[in-house]
Amino acid sequence: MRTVASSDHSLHFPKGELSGGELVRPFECPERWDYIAQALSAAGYSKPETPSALDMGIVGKIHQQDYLNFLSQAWTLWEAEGFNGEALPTVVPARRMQQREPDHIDGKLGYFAMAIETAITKGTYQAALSSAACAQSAANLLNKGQSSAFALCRPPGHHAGIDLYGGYCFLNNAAIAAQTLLDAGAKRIALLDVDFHHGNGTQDIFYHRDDVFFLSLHGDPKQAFPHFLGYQDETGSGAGDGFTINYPLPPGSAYDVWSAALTDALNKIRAYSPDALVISLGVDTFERDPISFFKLTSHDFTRYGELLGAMNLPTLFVMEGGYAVEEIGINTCNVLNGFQM
Ligand code: Q9C
Ligand code: ZN
Repeated sequence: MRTVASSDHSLHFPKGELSGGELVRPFECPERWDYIAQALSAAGYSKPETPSALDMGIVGKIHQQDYLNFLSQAWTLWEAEGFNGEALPTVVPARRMQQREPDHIDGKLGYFAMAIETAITKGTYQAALSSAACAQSAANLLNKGQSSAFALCRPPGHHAGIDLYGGYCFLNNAAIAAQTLLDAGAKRIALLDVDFHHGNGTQDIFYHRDDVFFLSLHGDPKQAFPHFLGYQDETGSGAGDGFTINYPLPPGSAYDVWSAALTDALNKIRAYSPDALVISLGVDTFERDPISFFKLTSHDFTRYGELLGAMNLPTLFVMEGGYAVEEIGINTCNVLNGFQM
């Protein structure tokens, strides 16, 4: 399996994440990328390829232009105010307030945020663009006939909505990859999100569409981030009615419970008969993940990789979360290895 990665990921390295009322060192840190790259190399995967320039026309089918303008300008506007820290929102357009983009950066940050733990810094936008480029270039490997590919995306993407950032995400890499497959002629894409957290951004983007069938297995939003999306009764709308499926699962869920949901999801994907499968691959379902509550073992990642491989579909893996940093490489590789068994 060919892999795509960009060293630009290291341009995004905020010092702080708002967690438990403190600014802590972010869980989503540059070493995550290093551990995955190292494990891929140790497992005999060929050297990751550098992505081609991102096609912004395709990005414009996923994200709104006002949001892209905001991301591109946020750090400059923040610096111009003379602020000393990293850019974090402090005020959001809550119920019954105006949904209108303000001029001041403090207002813009809150207007486009879906969560406020995630800092924007000088290199954030470039890192996000290159991360999306990895997903797009990996999608283009499928377009050129490869049966599978892995995009080592960092920062991750699945919490980024049409015009929303947060949860460590800025551009929705998996959605951009799915659109890249569609624009090359695919008619139906299944997008399966196995990150511990609900893929609220991906659901938001495709909620009204029937050309991307979105399924997500995740911690029950009553107990887990992002808390405000990912319930079972969200099933799509309009043309997209029936093309969103959520599997919220309880705290402590181990492989028996988790894989039963996966098997149901895979059966529904088979019935949809997609041209390709995109996997939002978060390995924060791991038993020792510091911010999550599922109980998958390292071996379980191999087991479900095999189930994904048995689908016999062109498959694109897009890296999302996973915060047990020392084990993130092994767990990610185990999925890819299982897939190829
Ligand atoms: N105390 C991804 O996995 N904060 N994002 C959770 C838990 C945000 C996760 C707080 C978690 C975002 C891509
Ligand atoms: Zn996650």
